[in-house]
Amino acid sequence: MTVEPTVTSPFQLMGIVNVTPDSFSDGGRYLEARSAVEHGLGLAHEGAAILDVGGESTRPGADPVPPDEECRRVIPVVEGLVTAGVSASISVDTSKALVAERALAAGATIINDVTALRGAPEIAELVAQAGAQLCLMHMVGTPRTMQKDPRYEDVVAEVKRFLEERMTFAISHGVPEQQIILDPGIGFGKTVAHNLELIRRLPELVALGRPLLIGTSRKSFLGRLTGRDVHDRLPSTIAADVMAYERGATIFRVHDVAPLLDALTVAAATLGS
Ligand code: HH2
Repeated sequence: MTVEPTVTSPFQLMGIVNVTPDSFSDGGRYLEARSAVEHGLGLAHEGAAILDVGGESTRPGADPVPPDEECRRVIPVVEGLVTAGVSASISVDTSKALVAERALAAGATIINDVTALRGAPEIAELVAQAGAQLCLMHMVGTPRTMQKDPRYEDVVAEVKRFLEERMTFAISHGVPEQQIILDPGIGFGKTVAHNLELIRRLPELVALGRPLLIGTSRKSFLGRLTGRDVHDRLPSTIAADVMAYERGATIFRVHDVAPLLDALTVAAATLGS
């Protein structure tokens, strides 16, 4: 038997752990902390390098969740994963300072802020103090309003300018540049054509010099393209993520870790990375 040399992976999978009643594809499935922890451990076992725990849906039109309720959903899951000795890093998907502060204290090492510090600029200092990583994502408006006729002159140029500006803001508030991850925000205030153009022209965002995270998993633009219901979008998610990988994304936020690991492993081997 030939044993392949161990190489560090050129990509990372971020498994989604939604502790919400209303997420667009898995809302209500893991509302109990225990089932969310088990789900997270399962995703880590499948190969997720990061687990992204979220207590507030960002689907178009979603209602905001008060900070205390978001903490009540998220913090026991972070604690449960830490207690279980999970192998993956823990990210928390939040735009609220209270949630970020408690999550970092409980052992999270990444804050995934879909408002890119516009919701709570204090998150920058919290992340800096904790020596954590920060994901800054592009979104137009808020989840309530973002899909109301989004328009851009040049979507890629505008997303790039926004991410550059938010990165400068984060750095000026103490976050070291090497701790920053950038995300074009697929589906956040974008039409199908905008999402496709962002994936096609991803190399322009690679030029910002930071790892790019991409979240296409089961999203509605895939449904619009294929006519498939949310639970039948794994093949289209794979296609979108493989295309994004080929164009420079390295972190993939996904519901289905094992199939994406296989697909991206083959993509990486083919590209010779
Ligand atoms: N997408 C969702 C939530 N958080 N964070 C980043 N950085 N990038 C994304 O593309 C992204 C994200 C939406 O997906 P999901 O968590 O499945 O649904 P919901 O927001 O309804 O919980």
